[in-house]
Amino acid sequence: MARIFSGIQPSGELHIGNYLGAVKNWVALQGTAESFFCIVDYHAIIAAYEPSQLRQRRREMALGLLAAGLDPERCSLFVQSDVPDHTELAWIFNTVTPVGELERQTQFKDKSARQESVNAGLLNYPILQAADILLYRADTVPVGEDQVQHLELSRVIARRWNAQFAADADFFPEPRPLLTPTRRIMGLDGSSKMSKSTGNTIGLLETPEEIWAKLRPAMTDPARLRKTDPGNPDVCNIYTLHKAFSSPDTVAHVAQQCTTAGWGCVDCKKVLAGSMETELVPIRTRAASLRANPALLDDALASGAEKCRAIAKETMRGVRERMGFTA
Ligand code: AQP
Repeated sequence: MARIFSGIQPSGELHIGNYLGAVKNWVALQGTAESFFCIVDYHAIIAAYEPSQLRQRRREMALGLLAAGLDPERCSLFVQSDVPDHTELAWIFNTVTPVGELERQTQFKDKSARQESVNAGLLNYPILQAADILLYRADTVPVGEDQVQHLELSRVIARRWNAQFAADADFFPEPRPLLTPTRRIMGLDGSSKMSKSTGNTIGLLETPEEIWAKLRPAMTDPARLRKTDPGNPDVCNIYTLHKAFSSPDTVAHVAQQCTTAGWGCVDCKKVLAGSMETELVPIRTRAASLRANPALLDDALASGAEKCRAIAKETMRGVRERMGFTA
């Protein structure tokens, strides 16, 4: 049976980029194959952090994912550090991965260029990611576009390890990314990827007032200076969000109003805020009921981790055996 795996860092609030690029797909796919969704807290400690904040963010992330529609009856939702085998397999994969391949990763190049001192965790991040996926021998990984290059490295690692240690050459499958139509959502500045660490996000659980306070000043078509200028929807981040949240009729109307200067950008954003509400209200409602019943969260994470530990143990038994660690 096919296996699906994907992860998310508890490095800040779950935002609409995560939702549209990955989590919406997780919800749609759960139950179509054995599905594993992981809150990757070992990844999140690569940047400086407060331990008490990590605890709280991990919980908030689990709550957001369940509110978004993950169903513990149809998938395993768990916290990475509850399954220690992730780091053991990552160590093993370190030994089959040339440093040059890690240094070529775009995300490493971007992030390391912004830091004075780069820790080894940042360089090795894609190795831990390969271990996350391959520990469950998953073949399908629903992610946003920013993760495609890392996934390619996971495929190389699987291939290399299989060639070196597995007579049954497909012990680890080569995992493939699965993208949504909204594979890359830009931040409110319109110029960089929406990302927790950049703080240019709209949180999935924010109130309508908080969302409007962010949408109102958000970047649109940079060449549209006055309300009377016609705009170009194809370069406007708000139009991209319309395509994600509004009905096809509304999207067509938005494009027509924009290109004829019928609407100003604020008019267009008000319609977007309305479309977002339609999708976000049920998510907020589920989040409120989970807050009122925290045992549901604890139970989901505990049963997810238990199932994953059993699978991970089995994979590691096969790995150790093939690598000469057993008698
Ligand atoms: N802007 C985005 N558009 C589409 N998909 C996105 N994803 C993240 N941002 C976007 C996808 O969400 C999943 C979880 O990724 P993550 O935890 O790395 O998300 P992040 O918000 O990007 O996190 P950070 O902590 O801020 O990391 P950096 O700074 O590395 O971006 C993934 O499937 C991702 O593709």
